[in-house]
Amino acid sequence: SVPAAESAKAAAKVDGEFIVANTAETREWPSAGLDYAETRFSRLKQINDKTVKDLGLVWSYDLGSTRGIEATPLVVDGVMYVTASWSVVHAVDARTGKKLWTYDPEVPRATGTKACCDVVNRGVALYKGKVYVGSLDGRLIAIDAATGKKVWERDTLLRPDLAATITGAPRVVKGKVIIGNGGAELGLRGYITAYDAETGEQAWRWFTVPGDPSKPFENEAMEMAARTWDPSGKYWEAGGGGTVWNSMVYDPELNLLYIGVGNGSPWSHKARSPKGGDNLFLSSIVALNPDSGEYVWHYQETPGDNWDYTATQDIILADLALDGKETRKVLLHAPKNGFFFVIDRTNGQFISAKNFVDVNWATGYDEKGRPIEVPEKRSTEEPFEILPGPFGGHNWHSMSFNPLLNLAYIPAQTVPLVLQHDKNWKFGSNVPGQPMSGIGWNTAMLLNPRPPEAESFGRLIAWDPIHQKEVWRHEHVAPWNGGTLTSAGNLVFQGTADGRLMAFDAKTGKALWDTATGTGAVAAPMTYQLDGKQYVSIAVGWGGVFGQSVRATELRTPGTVYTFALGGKAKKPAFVDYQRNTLLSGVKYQAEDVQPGAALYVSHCVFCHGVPGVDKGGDIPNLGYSATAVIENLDKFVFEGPMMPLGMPDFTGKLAPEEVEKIKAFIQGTADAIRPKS
Ligand code: PQQ
Repeated sequence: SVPAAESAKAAAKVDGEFIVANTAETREWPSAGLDYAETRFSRLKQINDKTVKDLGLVWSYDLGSTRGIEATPLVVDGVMYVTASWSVVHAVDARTGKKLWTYDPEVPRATGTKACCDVVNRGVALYKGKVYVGSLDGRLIAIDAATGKKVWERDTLLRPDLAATITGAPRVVKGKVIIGNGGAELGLRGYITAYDAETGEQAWRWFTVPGDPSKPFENEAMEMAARTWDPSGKYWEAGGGGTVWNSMVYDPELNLLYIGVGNGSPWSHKARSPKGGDNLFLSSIVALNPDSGEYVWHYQETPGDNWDYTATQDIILADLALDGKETRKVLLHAPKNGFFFVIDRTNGQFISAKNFVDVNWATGYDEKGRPIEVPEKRSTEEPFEILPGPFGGHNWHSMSFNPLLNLAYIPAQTVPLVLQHDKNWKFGSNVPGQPMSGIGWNTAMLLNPRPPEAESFGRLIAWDPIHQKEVWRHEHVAPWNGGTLTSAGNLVFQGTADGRLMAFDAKTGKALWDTATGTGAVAAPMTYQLDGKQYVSIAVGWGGVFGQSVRATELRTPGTVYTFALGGKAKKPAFVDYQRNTLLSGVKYQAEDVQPGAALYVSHCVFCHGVPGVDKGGDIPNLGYSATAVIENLDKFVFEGPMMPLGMPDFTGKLAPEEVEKIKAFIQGTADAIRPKS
């Protein structure tokens, strides 16, 4: 096994040269996405399309969590570093699964209210003996890899009253740790900050959208960006958005850092910037100089975002021979908006874009790289159904790229929603029908004023970026499947919403192997080699924004790391069942309260608890299956309630007692409406 000193030695090895050298054989997995290009392509091939049938469990490790697990583990020299919900870091012996240490940043549970999308964390960075994690409450923390003790910590937030969180993994570039944050739904101005990895001293900060134009611009890029916003919308009050909550990728040859910028705050373009405008740098990929944080170029994927179309999905760097001509340095991107982009990463020039799922907001992109929009999907009068919906044609679940086959593997999906611009929106207003506005969301959109018609789906797509076409697909039973891993063994691995780890033939898409994971898997698998043996590992724990309220399995085993190798014979831990409660009955209510209760439910409850009775609960319970006494006493849960230590908001001052009565009516009324009559 690995003593603490080994953990220290392991992490001490990791620097830029190590990350580059590791790409030759990829025995270790030292950084987010495996290599600087974040390909998630492993050269290991002991586990391959012939041998994968003999894959079996070697060890499992209990992450001690019941909320979403989104981290891809890192492994160096036999030590695995992985994070669980509430930003807890675990260092584990990668041969045996024995715990070396854990570090709990003790995130105050009230932070749960500020997290739009579950109390998740996407992993750590390693550099010269330290482990870096961003905590949900906005701290960047450096941990001693040997002892698991904190070395330094920095508050990355501008103001404590803003609803900023960190869910993404930090990246280390040339001795600087770089981190952004989440929270654009709740009213933020996006930025990323670089800190000295050794001392924690701030090196630079770059905002993604302009601030109050009555104050000086921070730099020329902000001056340029401000020309694309209409100040009559006072966009700076709601921050404008543009949080960098997931993707940051570094090209050491070009010395460029590419960041994926998030959606607008509020979502509604009209509310944010009434006279229109592209609203730079929302929904853009921006290249920065990693030494200074200076702007180099940008490409905006969704000008004037109106649909929560973040460009924060993972970016992959690849060198491709396009049109059979000379190799070009490109970046590959499949953001929420449903198009697959190939961009010249030396200068940001648009090369091509093609939709990888059904899209109804644009028919394509012109030669200059502007979308050809469908005007009704920007309606400010009528409700409109949008495809992909704000959950994205692809969300943060990592894509991978196999350079032997020139194929990208996209965890694609659709969850349609109907949106309607709210003419009366004001920043910070709590409007019935406006999603989660009761806890500070600022979308300026009403949600599902009528139900969407399109079907939701989840699908693994093998995409050829050179010819911009699908090569194969595998239909999953539900949306919200995990990130992907591909390998020289002609394999693609993916965890699924219905609780399996699956392996596919990378070339043909044939399903070759699968194993049960005890609950839905959303994080990406990874692989490493030790003492001549190849392992495949995945951290499992159902959750994330969709998984909070919806599920596709009857199992809810707590967060677990599973590690497999050929011939593995270990036993899985006992799986845990969801409680199969019956549909709520017996709560007294007034029929006329159901309708107003529905609007209040949308503005306070829906993204965590789902539609009562219709959804069945994810990592947060569905109230339509509660015990009668719970809903009868809903006020006791809503006001300074017993669930606050689990992250539930306190609605004191946000909901009136008579409004709680209406919400009760909606919950019981909906359960009654869907109950079979005979
Ligand atoms: N996070 C998830 C998740 O972890 O499942 C899904 C999403 C986020 C989204 O779909 C988002 O739009 C999103 N947006 C922001 C933002 O605008 O700041 C942050 C996050 C986040 O930090 O997790 C998500």
